[in-house]
Amino acid sequence: MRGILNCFEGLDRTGKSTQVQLTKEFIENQLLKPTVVIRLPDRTTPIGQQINSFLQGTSNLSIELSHLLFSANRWELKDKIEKLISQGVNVILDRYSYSGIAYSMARGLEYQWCSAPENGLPKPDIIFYLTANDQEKLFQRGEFGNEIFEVPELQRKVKQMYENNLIEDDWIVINALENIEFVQTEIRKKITIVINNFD
Ligand code: T5A
Repeated sequence: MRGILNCFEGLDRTGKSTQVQLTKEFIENQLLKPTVVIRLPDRTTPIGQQINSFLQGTSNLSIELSHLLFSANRWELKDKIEKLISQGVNVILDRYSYSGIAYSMARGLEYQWCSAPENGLPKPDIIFYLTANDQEKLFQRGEFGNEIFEVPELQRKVKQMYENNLIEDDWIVINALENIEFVQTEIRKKITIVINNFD
């Protein structure tokens, strides 16, 4: 039986990494299924290191080139993701293709151009989207502003791109301004149903 592919998407500082970690612990300790977390961008590969220095503002890349590097960074992981799933391991992605498309569209690229390099990557079984009606509250969270995309004007555009172009009916939309425990409870309910359906 294969594992599920679960991804977390959303605006900066919405608590994705916090929830990814709690969800991994829940699936492993309560549902007793092996689970691996993959964070994107994966800053450990040579491409990921280029992305990291770009995000930190220590190197410059054109919008097009940075978009293609983010996508290439996902392609580097395609075989690993497929292998884990085929071995029955659940994979949780902390950001995925939708981040690539939403952020690059917010920076001015067209949807078709942004989505083309993502075609052929494994499709998630369940997508959680963390968002907030009052984005100002996210801007006040710890460390907001440390990286080049963490500026309010861009973040507002990213929200529009996700919500006007990418969200589909089967995405699970979560209010990131609720407390950590409340958000996790909502995620647990949904993920339990999806994993049980695969058994
Ligand atoms: N990007 C990424 C692209 O442009 N293209 C791409 O293809 C990809 C993959 C880096 C940047 O790259 C862009 C998007 C990003 O701008 P990242 O490393 O994932 O991507 O950066 P962030 O999304 O900013 O990740 P963060 O780690 O900063 O934020 P998270 O994971 O959303 O939030 P988290 O869990 O670290 O929590 C942030 C803070 O909020 C608190 C936490 O304790 C922490 O202090 N918090 C809460 N506080 C109150 N209530 C809650 N419910 C909270 N949950 C967490």
